[in-house]
Amino acid sequence: MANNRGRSFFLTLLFHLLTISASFVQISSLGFGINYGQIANNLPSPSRVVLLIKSMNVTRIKLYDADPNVLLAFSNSNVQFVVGLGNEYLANMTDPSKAQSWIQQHLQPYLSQTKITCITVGNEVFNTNDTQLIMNLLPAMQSVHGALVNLGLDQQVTVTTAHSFNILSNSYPPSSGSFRQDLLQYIQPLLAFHSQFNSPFLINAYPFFAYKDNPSEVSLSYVLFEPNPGSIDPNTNLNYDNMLYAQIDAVYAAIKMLGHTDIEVRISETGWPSKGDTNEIGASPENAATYNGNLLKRIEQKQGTPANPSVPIDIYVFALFNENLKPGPASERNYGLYYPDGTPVYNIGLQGFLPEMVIASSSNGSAVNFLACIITCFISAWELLRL
Ligand SMILES: *[C@@H]1O[C@H](CO)[C@@H](O)[C@H](O)[C@H]1NC(C)=O
Ligand SMILES: *[C@@H]1O[C@H](CO)[C@@H](O)[C@H](O)[C@H]1NC(C)=O
Ligand SMILES: *[C@@H]1O[C@H](CO)[C@@H](O)[C@H](O)[C@H]1NC(C)=O
Ligand SMILES: CC(=O)N[C@H]1CO[C@H](CO)[C@@H](O)[C@@H]1O
Repeated sequence: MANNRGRSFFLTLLFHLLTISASFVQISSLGFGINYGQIANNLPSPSRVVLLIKSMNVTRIKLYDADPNVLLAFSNSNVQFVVGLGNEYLANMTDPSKAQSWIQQHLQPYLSQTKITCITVGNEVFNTNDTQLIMNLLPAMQSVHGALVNLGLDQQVTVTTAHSFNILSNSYPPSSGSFRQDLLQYIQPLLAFHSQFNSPFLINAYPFFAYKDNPSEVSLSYVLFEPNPGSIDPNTNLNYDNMLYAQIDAVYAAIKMLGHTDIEVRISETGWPSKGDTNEIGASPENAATYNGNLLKRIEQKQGTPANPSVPIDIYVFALFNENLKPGPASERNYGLYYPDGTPVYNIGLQGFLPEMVIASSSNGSAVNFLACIITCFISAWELLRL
């Protein structure tokens, strides 16, 4: 008898725990997007990722490809997608007929069910030092856009590319931001494209890199959006209390220097690693939680930058999952908000406890097995305590 009462007490407790956690995930109405990178061999299936994304209440995802499994899994969801054409496609995409057949094969079949709003043609192309690739960038963007026009899709899908922040040669003070001299010949006509077709200029910005490279000079609270005196731009008298906003305004300034005030700058990637190699100062779960947590609060407040206060920052956080097969330093594999099993790497108020994902990640995706296992654990613990 006593034993049965114990069991039912714990079943009730377990039920409440699951209910409480499920209600936590409802708190947020979040305007941020997230990068869903898949350089890993241990990620949950896209249909399980749908549950995670829905419980996070995230409605914008950026992919690095146009993975049909993901686009299908998100059919009839309210999630909007940015899809990517990798650098390896750029040479082919300069050919208008190949661009058109890529769109017909990889985009058009999904468009009636899945919202795809943007294609990034190439990623950080100017960082590759590959002259042929760099020369192909704009022609590839033009023929992808031309194909969208032919197919009547250019009003719903925009064309852009994502840049590394180090296409800037100067970023401080923000009002003096300027592009690298050797890139001007490519960037000037690219800006004309953005201006003509009203497509955003995307930048991948990581204040983490600046801190890691110079931890004794760069203030941690400034890069982490923590309270700090900030830094005044002597040309504008604007006060910057965080590095990301200074970086965004530096890009605006660089674009303005080339004659454009009509192009919106958006952040296609930003984030902070929860782990790194010993020389990657600052990579820690605490700093990552502070960076991303503070960033999400500012996004929720719809803040703009000091130079563009009325334009809310538009950001894709990097990244949804830790990606175990990314090359490079340890930090590269530790930018995720979530482990591949769906548990949060740290808590930033998104309330990562996602029963569906935990269940989904059990060996055979068997909810029953997993619940049985939890219940057994609770009962065992109870019985141990009773001894
Ligand atoms: C999700 O976000 C939307 C607005 O972005 C909000 O209206 C809705 O209440 C949120 N839902 C939950 C479950 O948090
Ligand atoms: C580029 O086009 C050629 C010829 O159609 C094809 O064989 C090749 O696979 C394409 N490259 C990519 C990366 O799709
Ligand atoms: C590109 O060139 C710059 C300067 O010459 C160098 O610092 C950088 O490492 C190079 N990048 C790659 C990807 O080779
Ligand atoms: C029903 C089901 O998915 N069963 C799978 C459980 O896992 C084993 C080994 O991974 C598979 O062989 C079964 O097909």
